[in-house]
Amino acid sequence: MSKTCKGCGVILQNEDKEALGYTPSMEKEYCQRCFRLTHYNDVMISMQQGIDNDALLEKVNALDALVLWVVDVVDFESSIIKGINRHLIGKDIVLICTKSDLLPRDVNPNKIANFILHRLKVNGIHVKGVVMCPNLHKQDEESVASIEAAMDHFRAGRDVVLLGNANAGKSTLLNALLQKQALTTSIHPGTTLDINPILYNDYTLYDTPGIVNKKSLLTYVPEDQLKDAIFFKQLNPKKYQLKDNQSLAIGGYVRLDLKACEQVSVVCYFSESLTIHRGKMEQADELWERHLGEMLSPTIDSNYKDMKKYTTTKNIKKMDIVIAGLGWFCIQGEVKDIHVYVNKNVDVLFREAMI
Ligand SMILES: Nc1nc2c(ncn2[C@@H]2O[C@H](COP(=O)(O)OP(=O)(O)OP(=O)(O)O)[C@@H](O)[C@H]2O)c(=O)[nH]1
Ligand SMILES: [Mg+2]
Repeated sequence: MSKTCKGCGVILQNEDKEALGYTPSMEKEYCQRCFRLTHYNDVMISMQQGIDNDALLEKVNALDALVLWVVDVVDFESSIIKGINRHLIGKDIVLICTKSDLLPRDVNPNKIANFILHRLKVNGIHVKGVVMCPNLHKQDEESVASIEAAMDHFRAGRDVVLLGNANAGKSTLLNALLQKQALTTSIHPGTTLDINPILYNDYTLYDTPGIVNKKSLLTYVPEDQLKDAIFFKQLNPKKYQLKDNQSLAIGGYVRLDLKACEQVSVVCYFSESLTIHRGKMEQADELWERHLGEMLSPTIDSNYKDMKKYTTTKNIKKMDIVIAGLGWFCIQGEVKDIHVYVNKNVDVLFREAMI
């Protein structure tokens, strides 16, 4: 049987230095990529590693296991696995909500839990339970105890498999349970490469590679831009009061136009590293045409005319506009038309406000 890396699950090999799974010696337990990620953090990772979602779901389905579905609350909408109950026929699923420590300090955790239940209902998803777990990267004791209690309650003699989007915190969760840095984690999505079994008490925990969401902006962000696009610090939302036809730019990733608005408040929940430009709507076309990739950066588009335009009217009192993978705007007040421009592969979603 092939030997696999204990950090990321990839099959170890010592023939091709450039290929995944390379180790200088087959005696070693970790591949060189995991070793470098853990000790020097100098390996670039992106989502272009060819993880096949359907094959992964099939492998998970074949296990006799309780599914812990790990969902990053600050990237909630892209973490939704559409039709998860259909993919995992008859499986018991418990949703583990990670990274709530990244939400602003004054946010009520009960409100977030209710929001999650509501979003699951809207998406027609059934889970056995929802467990809120902040600070798993700091091995938060309360979170670990809640996960163990959920596993004891729902496992019924079966194994446990983790499932979720890339970067949701699956390997971090397992390290917290194991109380050691056994599995490789990193701030970039795409760290775990294959199903990785770990013996735990008298059963097996399975770490898995992240599901790739083809509608998330992060899937298209080049490796060197990822650290600026991803949330890893507590959110520090920026608030704007907009009076007339105005336009906001989030770096060169998103353009938001608010037409015929009166005293509208727009709160921007994006990575602090992204610069927000505010300007007049009538000048926005010219600005985006001339300055995309320069003043308006970072970007994944070379021509703003290739970007997709979403249009909506505000019909919810407090509405979020979510840019899959990147963050969201929360809009309150009177506004007639809203236009959002993003890369054509990326989803934009309108929902009742989370916060
Ligand atoms: N603030 C915060 N960060 C977390 C939490 N859980 C995980 N992280 C961070 O999220 C990043 C991704 O964690 P991983 O455990 O590598 O995520 P993963 O789901 O295994 O990712 P893939 O292997 O790429 O599928 C790391 O930088 C973790 O430190 C949490 O509860 N709070
Ligand atoms: Mg992982």
